[in-house]
Amino acid sequence: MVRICAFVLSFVLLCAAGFASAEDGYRMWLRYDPLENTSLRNDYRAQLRHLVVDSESDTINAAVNELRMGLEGLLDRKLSERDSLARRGNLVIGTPENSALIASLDLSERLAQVGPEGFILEQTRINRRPATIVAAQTDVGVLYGTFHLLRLLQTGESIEGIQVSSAPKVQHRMVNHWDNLDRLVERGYAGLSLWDWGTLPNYKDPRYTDYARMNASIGINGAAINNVNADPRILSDQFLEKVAVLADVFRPYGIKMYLSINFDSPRAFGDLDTADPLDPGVRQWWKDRAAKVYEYIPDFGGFLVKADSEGQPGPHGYQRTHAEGANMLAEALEPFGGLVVWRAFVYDPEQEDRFREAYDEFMALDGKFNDNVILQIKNGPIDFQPREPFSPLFGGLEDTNIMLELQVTQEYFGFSYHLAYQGPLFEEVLQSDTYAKGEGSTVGKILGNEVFEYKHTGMAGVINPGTDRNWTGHPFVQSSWYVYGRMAWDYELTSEQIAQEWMRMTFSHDSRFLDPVGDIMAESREAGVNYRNPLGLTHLFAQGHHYGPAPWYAEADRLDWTAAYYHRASASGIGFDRTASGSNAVEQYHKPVRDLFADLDRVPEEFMLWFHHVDWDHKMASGRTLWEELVHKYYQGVEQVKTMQRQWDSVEGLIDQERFEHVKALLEIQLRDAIRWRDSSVTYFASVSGRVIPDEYPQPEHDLEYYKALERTFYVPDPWHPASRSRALN
Ligand code: GCW
Repeated sequence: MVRICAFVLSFVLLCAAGFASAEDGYRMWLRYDPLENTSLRNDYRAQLRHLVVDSESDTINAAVNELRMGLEGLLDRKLSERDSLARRGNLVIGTPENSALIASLDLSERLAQVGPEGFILEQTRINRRPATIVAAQTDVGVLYGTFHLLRLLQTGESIEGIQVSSAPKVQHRMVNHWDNLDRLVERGYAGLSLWDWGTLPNYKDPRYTDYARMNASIGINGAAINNVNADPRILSDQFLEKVAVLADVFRPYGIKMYLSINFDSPRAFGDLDTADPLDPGVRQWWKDRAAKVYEYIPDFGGFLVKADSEGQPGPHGYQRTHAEGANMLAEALEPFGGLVVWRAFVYDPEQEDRFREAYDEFMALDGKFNDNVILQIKNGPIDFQPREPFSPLFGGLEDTNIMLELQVTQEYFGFSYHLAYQGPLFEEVLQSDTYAKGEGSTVGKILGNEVFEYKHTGMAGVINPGTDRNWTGHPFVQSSWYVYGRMAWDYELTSEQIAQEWMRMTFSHDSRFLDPVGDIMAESREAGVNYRNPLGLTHLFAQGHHYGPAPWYAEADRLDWTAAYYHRASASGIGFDRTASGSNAVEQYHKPVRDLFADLDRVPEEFMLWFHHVDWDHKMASGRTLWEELVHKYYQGVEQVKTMQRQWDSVEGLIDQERFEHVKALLEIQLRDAIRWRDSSVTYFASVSGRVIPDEYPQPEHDLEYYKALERTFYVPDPWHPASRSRALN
């Protein structure tokens, strides 16, 4: 009996151990499993034998914890921790201010060059003893350097003789969450909101710390944790008390707390009957509330504001401008050093071309915003579509602080069901040349403050982590979060380079994995464009959920929420004329971008239908007609997904079976949907153009009515998914 019990017990223990080590994606890119390359591991072991820390703070402690986890995991050995140098194998971290060892190196000039958040990571000697040092002006800089060192180990780079100086090129590197207070996440697709308002402020879920670690590891320094479609209650004492606890968790990781606010708050709180930004009572109300926020969170970052957009209240309700609205809030935050991040995502159904609106509205206000206001501008003029030309506000606004807003969550990219690494999209935007001050005035350089002289610039990424065990739903959405942070730190890094880092940290160093999966990542964005909206088509999505196709959608209260508004397909041609003969939105770009986009013979084909209404028989570079090219692209998109599947299948056995199976199953869903997108689109456009799908392609299995019906019956992939229940306007 005793023996049987012992057997059962050991079986149970074994199972438990098995479960504990099952790869569920929770650790994201900070997995610290023992390095397989033993010679590399031995090199690292010799160089990083002793962690020498002669100072202490919450942030330094966070760095020490990370090194303990990271080095012990990767090097599979207990770390020796001490406060003075050993003969060799020292790793010394600190700032000159709080570490005597670092101070003895006299790095002040070089540290001044990397600024408050930068760091130096190098091998040197202290008191003639060899040491790898992570030095910075501030503790947070030390933390960033620590993560950099761990990344080198995780990716298998040599640190022998290393000399790295690194500083973020962009000042404010924020993540934005669209989390509602009821914990549904607008466009989230990864479970419920991470913020468990019911147990806060009492319980600090360890996930909050892991979340902060992930962000700090890629250099994120601000988080706006609630939806821009903001619930006024976030500013109530009851919520502020909870938010303050999250801010305490984030603080050691260098992440400032921001909140999305509702412009109508003074009324919503029942205190006033107006929210007019020029009303003295309203101004005082915001000053008092801001002071209250700072009582709870002394280093609060500021307010993020969506105003006069998609039904959100704003200054227009009182015949005031965006600048008047933003400046009122800016004045309230200014005494505390807070910022107003004011979104430029505005459009109005009365306008002829949605493309033009943000530019027309905000250029008129350039120079009218206070110094502590930043305009947050989506990468393209419409709305996070699979491909958009860059927003002409980049390069346009010279006297207004700006911030680029990117979307990591895949609202228009197949939710958390499709694999779509966003690196290539982000890179395309950052490398776009605005020609604002001649050649080389790229969006990246503008954000890096190399073109104009802004007081503040930044980047924001709308991320989607939720209660899903792997945070993001699709394991590869993690890669887009990762690449966002890395590019916010350094917009000159390439998406390919970052994909390599991420794969090595998240999956494997094996080239049999890295090569095919690197290809998948490189292709996945273009594949998504091809099977949804090639050649510059845009917004063919079913309304509301933005998942499936509905290019036929033509009637709605707001025409700018229909697909037909965007594609303008007719028997003669397709595309939106934004040249001088149309809305003339091209005029918003500087020359020569304007001329390039305006010229049908020169416009890059991937942007063609963004700017031109083109005859179906127009000859494309390939020699095909526009119609044939369009069909070709749709079929190519599906073929790309099939290739992605084959490439993924080839890595079976090279990584854990859990994540392998998960991605494999998701790719099946992606193929099903890609085919549906293709067939819906080509069938619809064939009906409008009166053209037929060339024989060389397999014909769609069904007629148009069938695909239209799918929009209603197969409304969202999973009607119980929180995303389908969250508020969705258009
Ligand atoms: O694309 C739209 C989304 C909305 C979102 C809005 C915005 C948060 O469909 O869900 O609202 O953009 O960015 O404000």
